[in-house]
Amino acid sequence: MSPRVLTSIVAGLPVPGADRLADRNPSNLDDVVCEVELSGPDVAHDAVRAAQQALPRWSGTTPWQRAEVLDRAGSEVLARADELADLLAREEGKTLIEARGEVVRAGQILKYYAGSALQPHGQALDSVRPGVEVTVTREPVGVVTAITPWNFPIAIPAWKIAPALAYGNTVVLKPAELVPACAWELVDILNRAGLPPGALNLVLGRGSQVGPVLTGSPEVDAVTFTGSVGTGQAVMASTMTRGAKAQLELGGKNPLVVTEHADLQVAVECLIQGGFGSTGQRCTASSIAIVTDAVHDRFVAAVTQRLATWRVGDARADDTDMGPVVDSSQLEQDLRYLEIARTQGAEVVGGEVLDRARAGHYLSPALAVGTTITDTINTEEVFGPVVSVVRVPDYADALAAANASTMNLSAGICTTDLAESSHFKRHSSAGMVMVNLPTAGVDFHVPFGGRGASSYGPREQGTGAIEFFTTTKTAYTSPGAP
Ligand code: TXE
Repeated sequence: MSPRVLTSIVAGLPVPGADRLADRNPSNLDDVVCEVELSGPDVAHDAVRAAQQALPRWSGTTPWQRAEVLDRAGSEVLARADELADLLAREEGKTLIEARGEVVRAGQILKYYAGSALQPHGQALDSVRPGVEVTVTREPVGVVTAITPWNFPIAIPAWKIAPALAYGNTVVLKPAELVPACAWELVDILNRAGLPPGALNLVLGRGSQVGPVLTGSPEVDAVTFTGSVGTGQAVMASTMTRGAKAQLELGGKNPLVVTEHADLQVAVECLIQGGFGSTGQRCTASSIAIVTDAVHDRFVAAVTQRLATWRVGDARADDTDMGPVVDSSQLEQDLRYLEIARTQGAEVVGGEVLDRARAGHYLSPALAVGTTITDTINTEEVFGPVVSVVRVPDYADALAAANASTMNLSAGICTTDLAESSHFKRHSSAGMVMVNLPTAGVDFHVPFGGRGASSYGPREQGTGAIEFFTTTKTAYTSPGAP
């Protein structure tokens, strides 16, 4: 059977494209998930215009109407969780369990923002001037471009689109080239759930071609972006020069501190799940284990032993613990960082390219032992199943090493000492802190984001998203006559 062909969607209609791109399954490179007709800058322009034209109608809907659309879409995502999870695992390479978790998360996010649309968001208060009343109301920002990466093909689009629509904005979604099918399904579900044409548009195209239009067009009021530092800087330049709003999530270099007060089994699981879950391709991945001297050797031995039983294989096979790396260039990046680590003195356990029944991008989990916090592998985001270990004398040095990260998204500590965990929560320089939990794995109803080079602009998700997707208006009213 020939693969299905997906196109961009502008004002509710499919838009054929000139070039075709095959979307391949990283677990089986012979398996083409779909073919994509790629759009160019002209279609990106049309999508922006469609969003602009739909804005008066969508921003004029009642919160209840917006809530109903999001709730219906959330119900469909949840009802189709198994089917969408299979698509996600096939397209991106997460295991089925991980993929299902992500799909359910997308459904929950849609429902959360359905509820949020109905919450009171304004304020009415007395003025400092006698007799005058003040109201602070929230209004949509306008046309929002959402640019998303490949590592969470349905959850990241959902957590950008859902709040944008909930608060009355219209949207152009540009997903990563590697994962068009999940994005297409989400847009299709939302459109069928009752969005007016143009409220949500999908542009399937190369970032280098459509990106400048989607971030630089004067009609685009805000850009929410998740991806690499380099592209994020281009988005920043393109929005800042014309005063558009920008929200950037640019990844993380996330430490997991393990002290001699840790429950060793808990610490090992935190590192395994946080470092190698989703093939390590998460901005919140626990990519550096900072371990105090007293427990270092025991911890490394326990992690190594646990990894020896870690099964790498087809993302959709029942006995797979870890799926493949997403594509060949990411695999090359992982191997390059491991080589640099070796050159800088690390001993690397694992990190071998694996052959499986079908050709795919398989890499065994890698532990780089004997690194120092300033080594390249500890200062740059690898974005693969690669964890490095740093040995430190004690907790104070562990905290200092953890705070040396310039991409402070998430930081964790494994300890049973209350004083240590309280101190770490208070003094960590990360945007999110985990105690006896992996650095990855967050809730959808609270703010998400990092500090330093990790994030720019207001937080995403939960109660934080309203700051980016609305703008406040302060109105003063005097009764006029006494
Ligand atoms: O990212 P890009 P890629 C990191 C990770 C990974 C590397 C490259 O290290 O190996 O980035 O991944 C769109 N204007 N992260 O190539 O290029 C692009 O089409 C506007 C970490 O996927 O940043 C895609 O939709 N948009 C990160 C999106 O930007 C442009 C998650 C992200 O792609 C554009 C992903 C342009 N000029 C990658 N050029 C994390 N930590 O969460 C490209 N795009």
